[in-house]
Amino acid sequence: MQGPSRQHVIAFVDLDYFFAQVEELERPELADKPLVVCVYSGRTPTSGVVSSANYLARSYGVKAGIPIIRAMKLLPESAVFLPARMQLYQEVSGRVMAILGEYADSIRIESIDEASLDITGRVEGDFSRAHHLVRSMKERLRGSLGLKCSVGVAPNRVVAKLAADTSKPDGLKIVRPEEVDTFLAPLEVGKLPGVGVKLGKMLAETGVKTIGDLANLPIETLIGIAGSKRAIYLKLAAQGRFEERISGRVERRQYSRILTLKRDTSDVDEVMAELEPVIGELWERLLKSGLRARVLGLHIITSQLKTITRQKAIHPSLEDVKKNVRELLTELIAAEPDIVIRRAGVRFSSFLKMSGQSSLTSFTANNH
Ligand code: TTP
Ligand code: MG
Repeated sequence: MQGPSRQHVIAFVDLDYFFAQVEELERPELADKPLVVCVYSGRTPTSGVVSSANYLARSYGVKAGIPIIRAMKLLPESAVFLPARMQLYQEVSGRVMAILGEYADSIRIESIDEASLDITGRVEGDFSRAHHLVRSMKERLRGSLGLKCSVGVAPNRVVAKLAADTSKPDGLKIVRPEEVDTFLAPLEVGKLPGVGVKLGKMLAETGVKTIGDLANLPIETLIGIAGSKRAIYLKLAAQGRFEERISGRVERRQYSRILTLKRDTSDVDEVMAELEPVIGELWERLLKSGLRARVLGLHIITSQLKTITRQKAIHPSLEDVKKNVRELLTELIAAEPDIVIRRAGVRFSSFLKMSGQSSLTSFTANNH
């Protein structure tokens, strides 16, 4: 393999059966049953599609995208069907990404449960150190959030993603630069990102079954099938040489504002009425800088000048920020009924400079 001047180390993280895993965590008694998370269309009580299934349910042939009614036929009585709770998964995703960001020089959020991490600097280009780093990252996700994931580490994102896919579930696969060719060659061509069902069929007709076959296909033939732009990507990707920059920087700055209320109060609505415009302004500033905050801080000073702070991982939408501020305030007042608030403020921290998918909302909008 002809490598770039400096060897990159990229980790691709994909959470295992994400939505179903979150549901298992919420209700541990379900963990030994086939569990299916569904998006109900509402037309009839059983119409809609499967969104995620745990591994037990998968062993009966259930997978994302199949009709719920079909999953019901495949599974035994003991199976549990739950409606998708997007808000919850997004919140958990926010926490996951915040943790992953701590381990990376830069991070690209690929979807609600996947991220690419450039860890080159962190491990000084050393794949053995990468192994250690990723092991502790996996342990951290397991320890802090209870979540299992699969991680692939390789010299570029495409190979790292394939490594993660082949290591599922709860896996960790390292593909060192000198192993790239032998790792890729036997894999089914349809596994390569960018090869869909249609292209897969066309390739099969020319005798291309594996990624290795694709790597050896003359570029002219490939251009004839896929067009020149796609052909170049496919050829490089199949050879394990498609390089991308993972450019989302992890920012350390904070953005905060605190204000003195017009009058001391214990009323959530009253606080929110003054705080909301400030939050809106601050959020706008963040967006203009291309930043996305992963952690929200609420800062309260009481009439007795006691300071109370609360932190929460957030899904990065203004609506969600406001909702979380309100929730934090409500919880705080419920916990301390005598509280009288004099000053209130918010602080955003733990930023991602965004590249790739602009928001998690766009993922869910496209996928549901
Ligand atoms: P995936 O990572 O593709 O699936 P998964 O996490 O459930 O399982 P795996 O262990 O193979 O990674 O997708 C992440 C989440 O996105 C998934 O939990 C649910 C949602 N999703 C859908 O809602 N519909 C779909 O068709 C797919 C593929 C995913
Ligand atoms: Mg997943």
